[in-house]
Amino acid sequence: MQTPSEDAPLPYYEAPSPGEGALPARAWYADSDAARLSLNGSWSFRLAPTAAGTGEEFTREEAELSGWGEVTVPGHWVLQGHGAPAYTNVNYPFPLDPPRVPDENPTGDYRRVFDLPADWPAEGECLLRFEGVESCARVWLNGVELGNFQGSRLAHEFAVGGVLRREGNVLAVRVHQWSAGSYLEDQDMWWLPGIFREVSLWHRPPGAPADFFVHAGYDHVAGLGRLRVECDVPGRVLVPELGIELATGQEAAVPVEPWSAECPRLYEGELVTEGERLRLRIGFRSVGVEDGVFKANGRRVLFRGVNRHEFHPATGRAVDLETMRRDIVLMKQHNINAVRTSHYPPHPAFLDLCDELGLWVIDECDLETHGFTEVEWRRNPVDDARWTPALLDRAARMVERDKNHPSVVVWSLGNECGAGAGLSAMAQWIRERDPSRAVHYENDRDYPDSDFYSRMYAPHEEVELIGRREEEPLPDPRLDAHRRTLPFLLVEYAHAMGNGPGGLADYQRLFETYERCQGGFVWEWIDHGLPKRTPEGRDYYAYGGDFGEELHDGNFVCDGLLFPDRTPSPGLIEYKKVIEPVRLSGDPATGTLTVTNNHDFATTAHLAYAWAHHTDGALQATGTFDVPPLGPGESTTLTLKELTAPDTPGEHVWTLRALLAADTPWAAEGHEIAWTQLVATAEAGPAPTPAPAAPSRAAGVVRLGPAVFDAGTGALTTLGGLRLSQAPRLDVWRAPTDNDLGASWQQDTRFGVLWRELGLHRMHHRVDEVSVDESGLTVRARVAPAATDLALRTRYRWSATDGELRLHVTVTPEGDWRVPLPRLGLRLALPGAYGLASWYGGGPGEAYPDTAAASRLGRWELPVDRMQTPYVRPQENGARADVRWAELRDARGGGLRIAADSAPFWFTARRWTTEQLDAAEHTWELTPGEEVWVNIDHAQHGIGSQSCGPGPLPQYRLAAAPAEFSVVFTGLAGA
Ligand code: IPT
Repeated sequence: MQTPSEDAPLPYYEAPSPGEGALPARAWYADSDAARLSLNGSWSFRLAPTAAGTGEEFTREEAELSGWGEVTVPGHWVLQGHGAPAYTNVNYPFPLDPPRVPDENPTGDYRRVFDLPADWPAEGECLLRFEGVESCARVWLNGVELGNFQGSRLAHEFAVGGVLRREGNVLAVRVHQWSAGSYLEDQDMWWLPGIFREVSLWHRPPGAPADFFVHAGYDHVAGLGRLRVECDVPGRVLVPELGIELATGQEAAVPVEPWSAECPRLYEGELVTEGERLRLRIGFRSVGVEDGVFKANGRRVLFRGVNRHEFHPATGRAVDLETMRRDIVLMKQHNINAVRTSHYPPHPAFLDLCDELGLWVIDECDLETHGFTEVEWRRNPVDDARWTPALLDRAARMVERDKNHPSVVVWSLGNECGAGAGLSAMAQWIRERDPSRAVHYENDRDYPDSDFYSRMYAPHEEVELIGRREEEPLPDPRLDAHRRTLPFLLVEYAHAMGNGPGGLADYQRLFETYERCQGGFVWEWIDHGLPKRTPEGRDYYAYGGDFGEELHDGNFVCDGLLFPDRTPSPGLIEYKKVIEPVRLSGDPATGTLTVTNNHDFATTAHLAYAWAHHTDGALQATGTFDVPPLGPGESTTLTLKELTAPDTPGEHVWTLRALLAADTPWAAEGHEIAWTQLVATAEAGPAPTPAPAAPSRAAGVVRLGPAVFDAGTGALTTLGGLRLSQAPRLDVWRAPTDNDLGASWQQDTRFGVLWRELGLHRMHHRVDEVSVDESGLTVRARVAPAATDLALRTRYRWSATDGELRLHVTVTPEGDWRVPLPRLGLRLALPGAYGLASWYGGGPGEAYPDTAAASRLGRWELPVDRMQTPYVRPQENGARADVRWAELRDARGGGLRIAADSAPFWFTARRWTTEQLDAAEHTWELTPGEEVWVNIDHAQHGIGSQSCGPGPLPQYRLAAAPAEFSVVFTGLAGA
């Protein structure tokens, strides 16, 4: 038996080469007077299971298309009823044998017939342009083969003037899901083949530029912008607003306002050549690393960033312009100033919007070979010279396409490829072609090719060491010395999977303390959940494994700050607060307020300020106040006469807010940028303590004030007129979050797994004593999981005065507890009619110990149904922090009030049990039951980021330790 020779020629789709026939890459631009024709729309389509099965007959004009269907271009065939999507993170879904791909290679044939518009010019060349095809395409026009290409998220063009006709053009494209290029595209996302970005025809008039390069630097010392436009044909550059009229190739230096993400000043210009007049949008800025710090226009930049994949739940990576704009508007509204285009160049129009609205961009090449880590990086394409031309082609297609965007300040070589000479070749090419930007690469710990010391998911401790410049040295002193010169970036951190990420504020403190720590990019922007419907007609978002994949990584694809439908998750609200670019702080005792401008470039002239004073949650007064405009980095302290605590008893809260003073392109006047709350409590004089009610016994019950207990078990059954569905008792379980469960490779202790192993989800409650004395009722219990000798000794002490029922709980752990508790508090249930919640405490959204920055003190009201956070994979959610009191009422206003008696509590209410929440894998599996389940927690374990990063910091762990707390229950009479 003979094995085919290694040297046998491979079909084009298995060749580790960039392809054949496409033109060199060039800059993309939106507007010009040259004609363009969109070929988007409905195309004829058929799908074959292999690359070779169907012949090439379809490329001929007269081909019979019987049995063909239709698909929309741009789009993915697997989201249009042909085949299915598949999700893997690190693993390749096919055997590793680069550059060979499996025989099962879904192949889509596309065909579209088109005429040229009547006014299409006769002179000149025409280019057929593909903005993105996954993963390999072969192209024919009017039966003539134009070539083939790989590089899914990169543009490819063919010169077609010679074969194009006025009418009846037949464009045929064969697209293979798998190609050699797939080995370079192992990004953590759905595998979504197809022509997923525009196809268009560009007229190139005689004398039009093939390409042009806008160099627009800013000299921050002189305040001058320097403009020079390189172009392959002679032309003039016009910027009327600056009085610039300049020949291409020449430089002008004029006073300008610089471009930054905070002040995205663009100047309208034109490049005028003999054959074409095209629009330039020029932003003057200079970036680079100086003295170990990444600077723009001479100032340190702090990245408040996110990693953005292109995603829309209906159309996958085919994202329309409105959605792109919506993403950026949402980012700007949430104080985000930077985006890493993980892990491929985005649709080019996205970068236009970043220029216009203002975001720093790390533009990342379409490159990841992560799955080779499964074989100790053997045959990694980035370390195999046969692949270098393909790598260089990818680098060039990114840089050439995107080089004219002021927003792009860093080129990233790719994601998670290990180390290799191919990466160095890319970096070298990029540096030569565009020395004006920094280069980034994270995955080679020696950083030979990177201008940043870049890490993913590094714990706070490590970030702090790096910030202090005290990091562990590299073995090679030369490489170590190099790394010590680099600014530090968390190119991914704070894994936003499910509930979380926790610990954001603690990271931000480090970024704001250490000059070297230049911020980070949260992983990631949006959950990639795909809509599905159950046979019963219930809609939900699906994730890995829901499409019958052979290999998959479950809901690891749902780890964004937005839910799939783009509603912000609590993580985004938290991030907005943590990264606010203006800090307010103050002291009601002295009536002083300090405002600090943490913008890197902007003054605070665009802000207005408002205050509000509440007492015990009730509004007392509101107003505005002035703060003199502050330059970046400046701070001022002023006295605010309204900020003085009145003598009236109660909890006085001042909410101070910085708001947009005028409309911007991304938010309206009044949009909140930053806020703080200051609290002063004035104690009421000692009130007469009413005498405690005495309990009484009668037929199997104990009566105490407004309450009735079961005399045998000590369980509270009735309060006022309200019959409880489940008496309050100790509760420690929560449906583990993705961050509780952690990832399989995690070094940190994965408590979500240990909790279940220990049996904390099935605690036994044994009542040891029910005793009644003259002032109340005492119940002693031992709460413990089976098969261990660990326990929580619990004492419930009930007493009553007037209409109030007080419960004091004392918890004493027994045994050697080595894990923290998920939560510590009480669980009870009420009949489902009591579905309207109101509370005075943190809100409006959920919060946990290390995700509570955005929780604000106030009176809130929500139906229980709306207190739920619909994580794509159901898990613990919805707790409200710092609650002073909470009420659950029915439609007539009757119900239950629970007030904090010692410290505030965490309040959670839902229409299913924790056990049901824990069992559900998808949102459709949760159906409201007959009860409202309420958790009143003395404490909660932190959230952390362990689904990919570190667990909660030690101060957010809930140790099993002696604890006591008390609450007061009151029955509420309805109308
Ligand atoms: C890291 C990847 O770069 C990113 O694409 C994504 O997979 C993220 O983590 C997790 O969602 S890789 C990780 C194994 C450290």
